[in-house]
Amino acid sequence: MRKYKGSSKLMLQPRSTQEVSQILDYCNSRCLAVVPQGGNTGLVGGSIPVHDEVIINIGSMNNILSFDKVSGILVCEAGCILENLISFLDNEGYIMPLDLGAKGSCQIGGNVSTNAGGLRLLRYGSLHGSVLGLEVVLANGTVLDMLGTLRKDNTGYDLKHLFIGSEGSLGIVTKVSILTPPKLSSVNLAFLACEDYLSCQKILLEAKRKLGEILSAFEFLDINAMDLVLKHIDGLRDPLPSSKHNFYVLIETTGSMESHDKEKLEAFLVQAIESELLTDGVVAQDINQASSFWRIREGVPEALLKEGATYKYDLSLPPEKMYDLVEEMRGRLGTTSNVVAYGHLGDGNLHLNISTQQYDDSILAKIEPFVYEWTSKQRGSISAEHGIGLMKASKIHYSKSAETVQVMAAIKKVLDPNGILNPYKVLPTSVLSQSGRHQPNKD
Ligand code: 2HG
Ligand code: ZN
Repeated sequence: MRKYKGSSKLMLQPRSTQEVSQILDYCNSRCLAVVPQGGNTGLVGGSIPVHDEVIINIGSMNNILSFDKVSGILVCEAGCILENLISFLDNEGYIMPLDLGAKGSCQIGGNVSTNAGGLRLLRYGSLHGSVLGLEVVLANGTVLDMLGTLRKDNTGYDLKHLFIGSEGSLGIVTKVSILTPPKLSSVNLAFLACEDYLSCQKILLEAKRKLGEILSAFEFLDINAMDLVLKHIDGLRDPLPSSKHNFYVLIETTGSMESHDKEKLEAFLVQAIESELLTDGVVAQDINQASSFWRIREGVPEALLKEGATYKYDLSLPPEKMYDLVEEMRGRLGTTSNVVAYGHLGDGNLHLNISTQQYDDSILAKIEPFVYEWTSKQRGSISAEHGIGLMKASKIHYSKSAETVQVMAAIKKVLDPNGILNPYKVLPTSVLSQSGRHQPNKD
């Protein structure tokens, strides 16, 4: 993001849970703060040292430990790169239940710790559903073995959920057990165009109704996002070159019978064209065309990075309200910046990005706190999938009540009384100091 820069002098690369445990035991007894790091692909500064925290990089713990071909349960170390797991499973006839643009470098431990969402959440749900077990090392070095491989286990509090999405602030994930879905033979991808946002919403409703169980992704990008991708990502062509469109929608179906899926997709598309919801569209004819369509959607963050500085917001909002915010933001900012909107429309997740030449406080003042207040008024979330990290630790109250944040701080205090794990992230420092926790390494 070119936005955060720490001054850590030390990075440790443990090769085993035992080594992670020894490091934490040592650091905890001396009140040395640490920042756990996976692929370092996060977008909210969650994996960067703020001051001189010791970086614990999990990348050397990258072994696949077991895979059960019947149940589809994979057990692996936290440092496995997502794309390597995807390739491993492909050979076994399975897929990962999550897929995201950063797959080439992000690691499963980081994915779990941030509860990463991505492109398949619509179909396979969040990691709170697919992760069956975890091994976690607590701040004092205690190893929590919760590495179950069971679909059902109702024995007491399900503690693993505390570590899914808590961004390394409560413990370091060292092993993951995850339920993977079978790879299905028929995958289709349609790249469609709509004239207005209302049509995108209607298409979503129709896709849910008509495609039903085979719908596996529903993504959207607006014309500004499309223009940026075509400008910056080499080798991409506009799949619908005859004219420009205000909105683009990607719909993926995944099923087990090609003829059945094609018939369903065709019926859906014919109806969408007849009811004038679509202005144009194309269905990928082969795997290469499908990956070039995905490249357009996945290329937007990369294109934004090449364009200049970006203010990034990752919001959960009622889909019918989502684009009102984008338009209001354009009204506020005028020509000073480019407001770009895309995201996981099927999950109600908007990626609102404001692209400028360089970071500028006068632009930021027009965006914040407006964007957070607007989201809060809709009872939306100020972090749909990227997490809170450093960027939004002081903003958590826009999405969580004071009482809820107090309980979070109390949990943090029990699990990490010296506050050594990923300080300054997730929770506001004011709440933690109220609860008697001190900030280590600050000087
Ligand atoms: C995506 O969906 C990622 O492409 C990144 O979550 C979103 O750059 C962003 O704002
Ligand atoms: Zn996303």
